[in-house]
Amino acid sequence: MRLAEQIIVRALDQDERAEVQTFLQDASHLRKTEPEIVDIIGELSCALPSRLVSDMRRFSAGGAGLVMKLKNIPQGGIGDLTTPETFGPSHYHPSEDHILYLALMNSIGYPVGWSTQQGGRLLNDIMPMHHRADIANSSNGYVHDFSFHTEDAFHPKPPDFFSLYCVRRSTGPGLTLAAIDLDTIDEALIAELRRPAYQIRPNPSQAAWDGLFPMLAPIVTGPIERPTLRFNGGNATACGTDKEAALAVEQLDIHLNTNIVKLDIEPGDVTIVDNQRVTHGRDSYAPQFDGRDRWLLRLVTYESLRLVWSDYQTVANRVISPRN
Ligand SMILES: O=C(O)CCC(=O)C(=O)O
Ligand SMILES: [Fe+2]
Repeated sequence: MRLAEQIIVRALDQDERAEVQTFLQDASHLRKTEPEIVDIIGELSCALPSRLVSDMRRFSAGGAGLVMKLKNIPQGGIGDLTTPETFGPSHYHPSEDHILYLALMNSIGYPVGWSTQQGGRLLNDIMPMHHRADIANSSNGYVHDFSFHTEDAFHPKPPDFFSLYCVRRSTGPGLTLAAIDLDTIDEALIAELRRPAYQIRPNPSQAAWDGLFPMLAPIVTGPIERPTLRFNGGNATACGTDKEAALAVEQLDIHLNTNIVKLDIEPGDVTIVDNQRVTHGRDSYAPQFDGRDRWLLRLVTYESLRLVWSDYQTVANRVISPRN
């Protein structure tokens, strides 16, 4: 089945919107830091519309679709803010919209942050930044296309879900997604990609991890009918003289680029992507720097934090740090 047929669009109905409005109102009185919110996020999530949560859980269990887009979510005060030009501090009071997004994602996993990215904040800002304009494969660059990748692919156990909350998108691209199309991909290519022959390195924003996971890895694993991907188009290379592996990386990139799905996004939309099966990228764009540029929030989740307990890192308050 093609990716376009595996995108579930779930619009909130009137009753659900009213419940979310109440959630936002209650959350707007909370003056707490991000770690303090995370401490009570389970309780807060109980106030979310229950049918919405069960639909999200069915999706996260793998029963329906590879991408879920939540639509018609009311926005609180965040829509009135101007698009930030710099990253906010790591000690901040999440707004009601931040809290809603955290609560939604918490219902299908554990949100995590990286100490090496945006000061360890769980909720990352994705917007254009002047001084990063030219940096390829960076969420704040915009001059170049962002190559297809699964999020945090440099890590041997990448997050299960990658998600984006759209604050605004007056200008700039929607989301670009691509997955393996089993009907058209060459079996020999899949076999090549299953060899542990690849070095999957971080993009610039996670450069602090570079070299910490030197072992060669496969790009494709998992069952034949449900292949999982760990790929970073900008920074996945074959080892040394392995010409077949080098060719396979190129062919995978071509395959993904011929199976693109462009997803429109509007303020309040939450898009949740199965990060083991679907890659994402982004077209270049030309921001105006008028306070109204494209602004998204990003959050990744794990189904179990045990996956990331390892000799290479520590995890405290859901923030993953390299061990030194
Ligand atoms: O800007 C986007 O649409 C996605 C950027 C991205 O891949 C990321 O932030 O991980
Ligand atoms: Fe990404």
